[in-house]
Amino acid sequence: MKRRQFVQITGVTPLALHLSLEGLYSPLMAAHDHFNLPPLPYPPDALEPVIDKQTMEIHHGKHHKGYVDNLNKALDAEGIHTHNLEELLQSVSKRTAVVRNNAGGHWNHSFFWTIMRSPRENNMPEGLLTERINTTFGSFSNFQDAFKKAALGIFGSGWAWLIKTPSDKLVITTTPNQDNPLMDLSQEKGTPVLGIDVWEHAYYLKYQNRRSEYLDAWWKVVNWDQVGKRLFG
Ligand code: MN3
Repeated sequence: MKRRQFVQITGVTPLALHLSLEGLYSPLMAAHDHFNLPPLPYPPDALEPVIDKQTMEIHHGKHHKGYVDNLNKALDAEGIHTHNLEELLQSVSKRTAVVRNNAGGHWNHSFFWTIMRSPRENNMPEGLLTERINTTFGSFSNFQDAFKKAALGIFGSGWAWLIKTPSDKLVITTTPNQDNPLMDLSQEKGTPVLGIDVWEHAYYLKYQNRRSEYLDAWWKVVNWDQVGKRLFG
């Protein structure tokens, strides 16, 4: 019976109808419950030539979409109902590996798109952000070296991060697979303000096995305005 027919036949109030349908149709309605793929905040060729259009299309439209779809499927299968991704990450140790991997994948990529923009030469942070980086790491180039070293040192797939710790320190850290520092099981916890995906799918079409070259070029597309907003609010 369709909802409209049900109303015509029974004349029940919308609230009563809602309550009765909840019970009757919740398995079907679950498909609308959870998470959606956010659009890229720029066209897929916006990061050319640092990150090529095809890589962005596949990375966003296939990989990120896959994390969202598989997360929703896993949440349905496990009877978990939430719209709060960060809350899910903060208690992810209680969840299955499928939820952990796909919830992380969804958060990480949603974040990653926002901290990039079209390439600029001599792309550097400004103002307070520069001061914080200099105070913490000695200089911007020291910070770049340390961040690159961390990203190069990841064996296999993972992410390198600059995070703000709970005690308000800036720290470089890495996570394997799709883990991130928001997860309760992360060794180093904090709020990411910058992060780079070093899974091969993020760079292989253009850079093949040359992760180092990808890391060097990537500085041109970092959106320092967004990094500053995430650090200072
Ligand atoms: Mn990726």
